[in-house]
Amino acid sequence: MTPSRLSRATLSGVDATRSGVRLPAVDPSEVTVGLVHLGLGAFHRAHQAVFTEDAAAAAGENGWGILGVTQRSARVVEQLAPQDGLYGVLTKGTDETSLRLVGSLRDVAFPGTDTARVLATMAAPTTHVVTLTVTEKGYRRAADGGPDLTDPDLSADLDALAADLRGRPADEPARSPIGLLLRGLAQRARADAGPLTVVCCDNLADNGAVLAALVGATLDAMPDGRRLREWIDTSVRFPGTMVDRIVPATTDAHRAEAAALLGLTDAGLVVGEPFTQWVVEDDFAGPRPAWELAGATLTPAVAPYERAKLRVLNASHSTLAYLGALRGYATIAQAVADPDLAAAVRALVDEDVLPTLVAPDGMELTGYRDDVLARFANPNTGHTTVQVAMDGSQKLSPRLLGTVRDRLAQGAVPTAAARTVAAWIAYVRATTQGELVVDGHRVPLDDPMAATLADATAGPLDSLADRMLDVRAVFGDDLADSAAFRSAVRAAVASLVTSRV
Ligand code: CS2
Repeated sequence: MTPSRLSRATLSGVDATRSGVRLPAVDPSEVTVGLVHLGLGAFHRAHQAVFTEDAAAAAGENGWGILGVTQRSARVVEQLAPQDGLYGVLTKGTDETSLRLVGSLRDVAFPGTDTARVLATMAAPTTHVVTLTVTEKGYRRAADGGPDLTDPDLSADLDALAADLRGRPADEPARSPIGLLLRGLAQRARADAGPLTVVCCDNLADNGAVLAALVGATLDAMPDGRRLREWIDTSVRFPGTMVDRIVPATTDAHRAEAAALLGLTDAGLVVGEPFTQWVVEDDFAGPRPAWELAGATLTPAVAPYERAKLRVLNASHSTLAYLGALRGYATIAQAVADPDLAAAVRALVDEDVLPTLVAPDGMELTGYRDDVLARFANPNTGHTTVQVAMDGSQKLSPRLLGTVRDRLAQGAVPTAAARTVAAWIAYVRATTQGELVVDGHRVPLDDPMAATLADATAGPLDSLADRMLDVRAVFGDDLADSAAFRSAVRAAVASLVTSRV
């Protein structure tokens, strides 16, 4: 018999003592929504939603339920709505596995059908915080950091926002996260519902400031944007954050494993490593969950943490993903077990990254590097090279090019960082030429700039590095025009495409 599905009704039948499954820390029937999350992917469910639940439980507050909003499709709503928002987090350590259920996700919505409800919730006086995990590409930023007005989804949203700003709110479904956010802010300002804090939880350098600048630049470009801009300046804060937990894509094997522990099926299951960290700039416009009671660090200075995490963890991750996939490894754990690849990552961190970092309070950076490599070696998450390799055109800048710029400014040639750039170039070339096979499957290039990148990789190998560096939307004019960087990348590409490491 197939087991029944997780829901509030079936939750009462879960025997926590016998199964070892941890029940929600909050009673879902008591919790009301106080936070809207845009980008209801696995990462949010395994990270901020867990912190928020634990914080609410520790503080004894029941007003921090989450309305989770999906991005492109209704699939996550279909997974979670029948489960009353309940789902499990399967934690896969090197030596042990555990399952906990989360009850803080109180409502789910898909903008394609539920935009009005999402906007109304963002404008409710009981809502105090909006969080975002919409991935690097979700922000639809142009090369200058402002809105990419050539993006059809964003421009449709800005038309709707323009109608909102003229006092005739549009009924259109929002198509981009930034459009949804701006329309929510407009509705909140109109409703005079009080201050709001918008917390960017994506892996962007200076993520809070970047989002604030994007919102401001978008309104500056709109004929009727001034009043909303002024309201935002006085009523909305955009704290920066550093978020960290390795969250692989959930597989059928994970779902079967969780169902065996729980005795119920869970279509919303997410998976994570045991490690989890959240550093949040303590700059809120109004109330917030007591995240510090759940282990988060609230600090006035988030930048050193964010920089260390992006430049050490994420840059190493990408390096392993590209080099690993090129060597045919399916997982990050396999890639880091290859001594050549581990050496490449150590060289990157030691030679180029560490000289650009200031250690955050209480953190020792070589120890941090070793801890990160040990986390990558966890064989049980099953985190794939191809998952980390996606969207390289968006990821390279926040995780690697800051290091490159800082090293050049120090008068050094960032040879090791150039090797990671070369690894990305080789990966882009192999995927766009249909030459990359991992685990018996041909891997396509998964990147919003795939067409431009495919054009740049087509052609003779000896000018491959130059054609790719001329993709200025990725490298910026400064790096595209840096002779030192260009020659380092040329040399690294030449050695990589001939030797394959
Ligand atoms: C990864 C990150 O997919 C990727 O690009 O580098 O998602 C990484 O797993 C997280 O940032 C870890 O916190």
